[in-house]
Amino acid sequence: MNRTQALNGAAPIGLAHLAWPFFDPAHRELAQQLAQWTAQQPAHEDHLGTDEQCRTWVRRLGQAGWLRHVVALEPGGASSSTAHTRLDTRTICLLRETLAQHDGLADFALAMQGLGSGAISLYGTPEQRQQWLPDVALGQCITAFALSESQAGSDVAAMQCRAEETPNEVVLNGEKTWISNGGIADLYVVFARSRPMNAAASAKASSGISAYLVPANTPGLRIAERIQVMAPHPLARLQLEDCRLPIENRLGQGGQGFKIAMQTLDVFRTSVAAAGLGFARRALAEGLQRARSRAMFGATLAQQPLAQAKLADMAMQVDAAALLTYRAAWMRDQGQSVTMEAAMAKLTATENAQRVIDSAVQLWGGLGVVSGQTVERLYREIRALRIYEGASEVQQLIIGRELLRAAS
Ligand code: COS
Repeated sequence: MNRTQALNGAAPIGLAHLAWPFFDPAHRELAQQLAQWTAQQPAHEDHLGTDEQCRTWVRRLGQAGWLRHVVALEPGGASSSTAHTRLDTRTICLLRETLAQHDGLADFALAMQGLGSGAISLYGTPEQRQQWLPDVALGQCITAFALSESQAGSDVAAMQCRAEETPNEVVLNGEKTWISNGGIADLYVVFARSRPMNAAASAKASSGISAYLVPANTPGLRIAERIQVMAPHPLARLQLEDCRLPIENRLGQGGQGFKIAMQTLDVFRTSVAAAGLGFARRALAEGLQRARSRAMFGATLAQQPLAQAKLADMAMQVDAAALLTYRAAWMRDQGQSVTMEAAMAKLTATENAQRVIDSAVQLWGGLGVVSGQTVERLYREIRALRIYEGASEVQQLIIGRELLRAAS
């Protein structure tokens, strides 16, 4: 059975959660249109190769108008507080949750357009927004968020990539790694150290970082390595060697890069939770289908208390993840700070999804580990979500700090 057959044979995934009070009528309408559109899209066109599958999804999502929800198109103020009203987190979450149920690469393609351009949506000048965002929304410009380095993944402030600024230009030198869309992106948002670590003993390392718009064809920018991971998607290590850019390519003020990165992550971390939720919902649907159809010891699996208990645990973990995810999204859409709530949502939804998917594999037995089976694919797809955009341990650290800050 291939993936498309598996999809058609799976129990339908309900939209009952849309009745929850976190959503407005516009969200419900969008989610229903999206579910219909998604059901008509092919999934896992492996014959195209990973890069082409991704480009195809970006094009399709752009043409259908879904990408305009992950960029803040309206011109105007560059402050993040005004942008709060324009990037609707609940919409982004519903998009990711639905696409993740269908095809992990569809979710990836949408999410990376959002994460890659998020800093422009939040901090771009009217000119920068006008130059890049319309094409991102149409799927005609692929973007990437270039933050991590080999020694600065969880500890962002430790980054070494250098930015030397003059009044007119900036020169970038260094390496960035684990860059999603690396190799297919048209535009990289690169974070680099514009003030050396030891420039002022009293200054925090995080305050010396700036963000820059680096088009893929900038001389000196090259893809040093393509990285293969267990659920394939475009991923690369970048080398920047004397990359010269006009100073107008800086996003926000010099030294604002760390906060730009954190605020971008605050939006998209909640959406990683939503993607985890989508994978978990799909696994629960697969588990239910299997339990109802598999005969064992003279009855179906569904009639056996052990299988019922497993399904009950899976459903509780899905709903717990959904509640924390929608809460974080709703709070952000009200203009509230969600640093802690987004971390709670990401941590819970991705860890729970791993457990739910593992249970689904168990219900499928030997078939569950056969290459290409839906649950086998989900098992590989979920793992990276517990690491990227802040590993589970980083989320724990953020939650602990926020609790202590609130208590002091
Ligand atoms: N929004 C706005 N400002 C924020 C912020 C947020 N979410 N988080 C931190 N800041 C601010 C702080 O208020 C502080 O400001 P002041 O210097 O004015 O006081 C500044 O940024 C530095 O914050 P902090 O001292 O907490 O920085 P740390 O270096 O200790 O940060 C963590 C630690 C773990 C929070 C950070 O490095 C992090 O999020 N790491 C994970 C990164 C990640 O997700 N990597 C994956 C790559 S993307 S695939």
